[in-house]
Order: sequence, then structure tokens, then C-alpha cells
Amino acid sequence: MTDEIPLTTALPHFPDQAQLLEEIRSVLESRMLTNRGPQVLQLEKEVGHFLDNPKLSVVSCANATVGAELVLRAMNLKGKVITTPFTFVATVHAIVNAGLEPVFADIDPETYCLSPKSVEEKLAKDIVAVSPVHVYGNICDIDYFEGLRKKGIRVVYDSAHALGAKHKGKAVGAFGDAEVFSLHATKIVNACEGGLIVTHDQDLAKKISLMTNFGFSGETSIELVGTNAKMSEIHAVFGLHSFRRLADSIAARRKVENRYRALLPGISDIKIMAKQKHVDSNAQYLPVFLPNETLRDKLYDGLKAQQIFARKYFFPLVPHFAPYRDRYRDRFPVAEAAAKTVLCLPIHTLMQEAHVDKICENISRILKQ
Ligand code: T4K
Repeated sequence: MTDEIPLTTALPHFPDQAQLLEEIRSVLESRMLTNRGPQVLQLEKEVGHFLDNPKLSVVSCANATVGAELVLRAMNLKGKVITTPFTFVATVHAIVNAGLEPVFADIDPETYCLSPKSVEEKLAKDIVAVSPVHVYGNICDIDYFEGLRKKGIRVVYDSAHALGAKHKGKAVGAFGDAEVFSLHATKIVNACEGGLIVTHDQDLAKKISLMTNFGFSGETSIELVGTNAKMSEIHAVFGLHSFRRLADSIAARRKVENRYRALLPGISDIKIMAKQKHVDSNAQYLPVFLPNETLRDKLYDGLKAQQIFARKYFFPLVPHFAPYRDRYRDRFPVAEAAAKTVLCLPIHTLMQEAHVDKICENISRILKQ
């Protein structure tokens, strides 16, 4: 076993470095470094082919946070957006930065995605959109949210974790009014920093694309108030390399996941997240749940002492962070329990079964102490 591999929740990996460096060199020589150059267009095209639906448009952007904000701004919404408290803070910041007010609903205890029942309880006249998150690469209740969309509520999925995952054979990207993927260094497809917006609404896609470039529609014309949210050519080269290996990355991650699934049930006091029906997961994260917060923290610290770096995604809940704390006093029993007991164990493409064995031996030892 190669012990020197970092046992971290995520690890960027570019196996073909010589080829990658060569492509970066050729971008440098072209002197075309940004402003929607050929690499960015190629990335959008290849992701479009992968999604295998000619009706979908793909727009690249600087990161998923600004991507989600632009989607909501481009929709010209005013009012409130229902989302989940159990997410990375970016989901909620994007809503606020788009001038909208987040409303939190609780999550489903099996999938950790927004619970339709809880969303129903929060529906009101001023709810103009929902932003469900495909947490850990699990897929939200697509049918329920499609029903809301038909009632006129805009549905913008935060799909930061879900590139490559499939629901009933259909690749994530095709759902709702728009989906926003993250290409951050910790994600399954990695452009160092980056995001992709996918929508079947071509007008919306055009608008968002203009908005990523200050709203320029020509050298001397500005159509709308935009920002600078462009992906650079160098980022797109990283993204393309990583994207072309997506199937291999998923296969490597599934092998790691399967080993965890074989070993963890033999250890008491730890529960691995159940596999979702009708979903081909991308194995982006490997969440486990402990009986209580004390044991979760004990395991986190114990693993860290052995240079095994798990993460508490997502603790604290977003409404408990300083900018939101005073405004949101609702209780979210399922999300609160998940936040206190979750630990995302290391999973990445360089890990082998022996690494999982080592991690599980440590888990077993720490929990028995
Ligand atoms: N929506 C959701 C549901 C999200 O999870 C995220 C991002 C977003 C939206 C927004 O997407 P972007 O705007 O970022 O495109 C990380 C990431 O910064 C963040 O992108 C991600 N979610 C979140 C879940 O995790 P940290 O602060 O927890 O990551 P960090 O730096 O501690 O890294 C985690 C592990 O990865 C470390 O053990 C080391 C390893 N790592 C990390 C980086 C950055 C590397 O090996 N190399 C690296 O370059 O936030």
C-alpha cells in the first residue's frame, strides 16, 4: 500500500500531467487566456454531448456560487426561495446575493435532500423558486419538484456534488429550470475553480452567458447588468482533462465505496448512507453517521490524529451561521440530527482497498476506546 497518499475527503488527481502541461503551454502560446476562448467553448460542447440532450445548453462560469446567483438574477425574481439548511453555505449565499430571501425546509432522513413534505409546509404566495441540493450526489425528488415547476415555481438545482450521477438512467443536468455544477478542486470534475450551468431554456442560457461577461453582446453594446464570472482558458483545460476521465473517476470511487460498504457494517456504532433506488451515484462523498455528536467528534479527532482527514459536511447548518442566525429560528429536526452525527470519510481516485481497510481498522479501534 502507498501510505504517502493523503487520506483526505477529496483529492484532485490529474494522471496525465505531461499532456496537461503541454495543453497549458499551448494555451499560453496562443495568448488567448480568457473571454470565452476555444477551451471554454470545447468544455461546454463536451459536457453538452455527455448530457446527450440537444435541448440542453451548457454555460461555463467562474464557480458554482456565482453561477447559481446569476441563474436566479437572470430569472428576474422577487420574493423568497425555499432551500435546505443542510448544504454548503454557497447555496444560500447565492440566493441572498441575487436579492432573494431564503426560506429553509427540512430534509429527508434517507437522502439528506430537501423533504417534499417539509417544502409543502413552507409554500406560500411569495415563494418564487426552490433551490434543492443533490447532496453527496444523491438525487432530489425530481417528480415532486417537477410538479412545483408546473405550478409556476422556478426550480434551480444546486448540483455541485452531482456531475456524472444518473436518475432513472438520465444524467443529472436535465432537471428543473436549471442545474448548477461545481468544478472546484474538491469535485469529481475539477477545473481548480469553475462552474457549469445547464438549462433547457435557451433564452435563459444566452442571458446568463452574457451576464458572465459584464452583459456585453458586442464590442460596444451592453444588454444587461452583468458581472465578471468567466472561466479562464487555463481553468477550462483542467476541466476538460478531468471531465474526459469522469467515467474512470466514478469507477475508481465506486471501488472505494464498495470496500467501505463491505467493511463498515461489521463495526458497531457507525452507519453508512444507504444507496438510493433508481440512482447511479457518482460516489462524490462517503458520508457515515454516528449515534451522537460526542462519538462523531471523537471519531473525527481520532482519525485526524492518524492523518486521516474526514470532514463534517454539513455542520453547522447554514441557518446557524452568523449572517443567518438572528433571522432564522425554525427547527429542522432531521437536518439538525444529520449535522451533529455526520462525517464524510476520505474517498478519491488514488485510494485503493487497502486504504479503506486501514481507515476502517482505525474507526473500529477509536470507537471501541
Ligand atoms: N453547493 C454545494 C452543495 C457545495 O458543496 C459547494 C461547494 C458549492 C455549492 C459551491 O461551489 P463552488 O463555488 O466552490 O464551485 C470545499 C470547497 O471549497 C467547496 O467548493 C465545496 N462545496 C465544499 C463542500 O468543500 P472546504 O473549505 O471544506 O474544503 P477544503 O479546502 O478544506 O478541502 C477539503 C479537502 O480537500 C482537504 O482535506 C484537502 C483537499 N484539497 C482541497 C483543495 C482546495 C486538496 O487536496 N486540494 C485542494 O486544492 O470547502
